[in-house]
Amino acid sequence: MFNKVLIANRGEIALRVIRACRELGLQTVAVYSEADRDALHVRFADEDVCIGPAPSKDSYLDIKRIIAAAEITNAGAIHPGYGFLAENAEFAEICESCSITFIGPTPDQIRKLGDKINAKEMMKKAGVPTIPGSEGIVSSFEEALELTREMGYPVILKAVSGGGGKGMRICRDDAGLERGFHLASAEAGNAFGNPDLYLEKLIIGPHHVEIQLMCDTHGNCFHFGERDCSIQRRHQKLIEETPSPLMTDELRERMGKAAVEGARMVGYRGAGTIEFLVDSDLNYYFMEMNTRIQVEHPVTEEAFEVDLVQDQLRVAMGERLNYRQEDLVHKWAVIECRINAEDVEKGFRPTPGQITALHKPGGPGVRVDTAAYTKYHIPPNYDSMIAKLIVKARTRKEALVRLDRSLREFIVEGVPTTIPFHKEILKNPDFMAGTYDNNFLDDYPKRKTDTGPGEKKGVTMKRPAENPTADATTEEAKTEKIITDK
Ligand code: MV4
Repeated sequence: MFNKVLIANRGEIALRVIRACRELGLQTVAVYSEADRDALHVRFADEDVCIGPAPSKDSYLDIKRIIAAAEITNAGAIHPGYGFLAENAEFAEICESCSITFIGPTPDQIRKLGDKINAKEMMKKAGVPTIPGSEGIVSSFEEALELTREMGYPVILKAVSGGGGKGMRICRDDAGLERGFHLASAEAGNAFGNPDLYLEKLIIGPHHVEIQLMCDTHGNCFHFGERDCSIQRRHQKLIEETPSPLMTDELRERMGKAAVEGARMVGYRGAGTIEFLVDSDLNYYFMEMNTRIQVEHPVTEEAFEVDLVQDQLRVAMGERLNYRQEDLVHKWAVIECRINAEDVEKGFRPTPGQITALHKPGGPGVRVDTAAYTKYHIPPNYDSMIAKLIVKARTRKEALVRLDRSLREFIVEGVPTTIPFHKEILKNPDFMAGTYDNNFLDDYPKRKTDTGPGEKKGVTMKRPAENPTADATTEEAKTEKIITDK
């Protein structure tokens, strides 16, 4: 049992965890890098320890320094947040061996679910639908070719250790497959130190729909509906919403049950998310499982009126989750916009610097998760996300209106942000109608408009859709890939 939690993270998620701890009467320890001396997580925690210089590898990713900070402050548990060490099985293992509770699943679960082929196999065994493709690694182009002969084009090659779309290639013919195999393998080797690939049938124009799960150590496992995260740019989520515009109650029920079944199979503990692809015929396929609390967890918290971070802490303390699945009702339509310090006009280039003025939106149905404040210096060393704007209303339509008025109230001066970009997305008829798919935005701002070449800004989408990967070597080639097979 523990009564003091070290938060091995920074920014808004560190604040989020500190808030949950405070409300549960738990003491908190912030760790910070030299770049984060003036950060709010340092100010709001009960104790704080500087763990090193600005680069993540010398601070937030340095296991030895974090364990040392936990030992000198006598913290009994570590919450990893998301990113950094959140899905590092070795870190979770070291915590355990030091008698520190890792707030998350077991090292074994992190390891097994982090291996994409293994995760897919386990889910398949649990009866969760998976995408047709190779059984495990494809070790040569010839093997990929043979499999594709049975399956038919288009196919997609994915890195076993993949993430962020690296080492992914769409292939439409034999020549493309040969090229794709070697390129993806080299890219994966470079990026992850593991060149292994697997092969799948390409799902055309899918939505990314993920199911939130929370499981305790007493055999209880609950699902909290879905989040639709299809609005992405180069594998970075920009907007997440619930309910998914393409979802039916019946499908939600089936996917929720499948996700719970999958998590139960592996004896899962804590917060987790199962990502699915859902195609236009409402077929769903397991993609991967995230073994952490995710950036977009507030979407679910607002929709269901729950506190997932408190639940994580409770589960880690060995408590029973006193929910009944039938009591978990979806009460609100919720939309989240990620506000990044980025210059959209310059290819979304990060824009660190000082925030000279900040006004956060408020009023009914508005939540802002941020660690930014007026005069705050955004360090150049970390992620460019500076805030999450989360709005809720009774219907999607009302949530969109609320989002629009909240974005108008949101003032950030000193650095460019993605706020104007979100305002543009709100003008897109397909987004407003909820009929978008995963091609949305992938080549923004290259093809800005459907309304004519004179138009400067309008956000458009490419349809019909299929290019899920920013995979080719040039922008032109990327646009080429969009051409449909539908
Ligand atoms: C896919 C796919 C289509 N077919 N796999 C892989 C990484 C993950 N983050 C997204 N991935 C995809 N895998 C097959 N077999 C399309 C995507 C995809 C995507 C899917 C839904 C919504 C947005 C997307 C953006 C990029 C890629």
